[in-house]
Amino acid sequence: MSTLAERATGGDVRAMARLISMAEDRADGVDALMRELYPHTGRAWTIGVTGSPGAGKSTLTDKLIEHFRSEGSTVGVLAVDPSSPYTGGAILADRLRMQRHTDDAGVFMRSLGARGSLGGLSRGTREGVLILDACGYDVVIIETVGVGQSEIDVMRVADTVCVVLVPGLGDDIQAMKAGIMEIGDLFVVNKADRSGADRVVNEVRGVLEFLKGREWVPTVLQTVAENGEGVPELVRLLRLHREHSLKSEAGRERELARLRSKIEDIMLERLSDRVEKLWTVRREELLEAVRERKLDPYAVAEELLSKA
Ligand SMILES: Nc1nc2c(ncn2[C@@H]2O[C@H](COP(=O)(O)OP(=O)(O)OP(=O)(O)O)[C@@H](O)[C@H]2O)c(=O)[nH]1
Ligand SMILES: [Mg+2]
Repeated sequence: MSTLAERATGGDVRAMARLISMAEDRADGVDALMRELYPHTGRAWTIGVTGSPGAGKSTLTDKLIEHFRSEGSTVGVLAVDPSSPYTGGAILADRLRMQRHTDDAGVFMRSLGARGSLGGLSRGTREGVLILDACGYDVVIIETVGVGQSEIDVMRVADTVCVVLVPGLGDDIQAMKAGIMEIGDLFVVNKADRSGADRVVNEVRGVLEFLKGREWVPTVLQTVAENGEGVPELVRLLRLHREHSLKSEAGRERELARLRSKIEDIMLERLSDRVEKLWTVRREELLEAVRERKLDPYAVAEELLSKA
C-alpha cells in the first residue's frame, strides 16, 4: 500500500483528511488510492440523515454519535452541504454543535463543500464514505440538506436513510409523497416538543400506508433531538433496518443497485472529463465557426467524438 493509505488505515486522522481532500479535488493519483482502499471496505454501516434545512439533522447526528460511542462504536461523520458551503453559517453551526466530540479519537468529522458532481451529492462523498469505512469506522453518518436531488443521491451511498421532518410543514408532506417518501427507511419527526408533531406523524403514516406489503415498511417516530428524547428508539429502529437489509433479498438487490450507480457515476465522471479534454484546444475556433454557420453543432460533436 502507498504510505498515505497505510497511514490512514492505521488510524492517522490527518492522512484520512488528506485523502478526503484529494477525493474532493479529484487529485491525480486518487483513483489508485481508492483502489488500494476498496478491499478494506464493506464493514461500516452508513446512515444517511437528510431533511429540510434546520430540521435538526446536526443535533440529531450529535446525539447519534453520543449513543454509538457509548456502545463502543467508532463514528465518522460527513456533513454535505450542496447549496451553501461557506455561507449561511450552516457548516459553522454544525462544527460548533459537534465540537464536543472533536477530542474523541473515536469520532471523525468532516464537512464537504458544494463542489458539484454529476450524480448530485457533493464531490468526494462517495470516496469519503469508502475512506472512512476502510479506516475502520463502525458507523458512517452522512448529513445532507434535503434539497431535491440530494435526498435521492444519499440513498446511493447510505445503507439506511433517515428522513428528518418537523412540525409546521403544512402541505409539504403531500408534495413530498413521491420523492422523499420513496427514499426514507425511517422517518423522524423531530422537534416533537413543538405543537403539531402528532399531526405530521399521522400524515406520514397515511402516506406510508401505500407501501404496505413491501418487505420493509418504514416507520415514523418522534424525537426531541435537543434533549435526546426518542434517540434510543431511533437507534433501535435504525438497527432493525440494518439487520433486515443484511439478511434480506431486498437488501442484496439494493446493494447491487448502489454498486451499479456507483460504477455508472464513475464512468460518467470519466466521460465528462474526457469530453472536456476533447475540445479544449480548439474550442474557440469551433465555437466561432458554429456561430458563423460554417459548421453546425451536430457535426462538431460528431467529429470530436470520433477522435475519442
Ligand atoms: N425545539 C427544538 N429545537 C430543536 C430540536 N432539535 C434541534 N433544534 C434546533 O433547531 C435548530 C437547527 O438545528 P440543526 O441541528 O442545526 O439543524 P440542521 O437540520 O442540521 O440544519 P442545517 O444543517 O442548517 O440544515 C437549532 O437551533 C437547534 O437547537 C428539537 O428537538 N426541538
Ligand atoms: Mg446541519
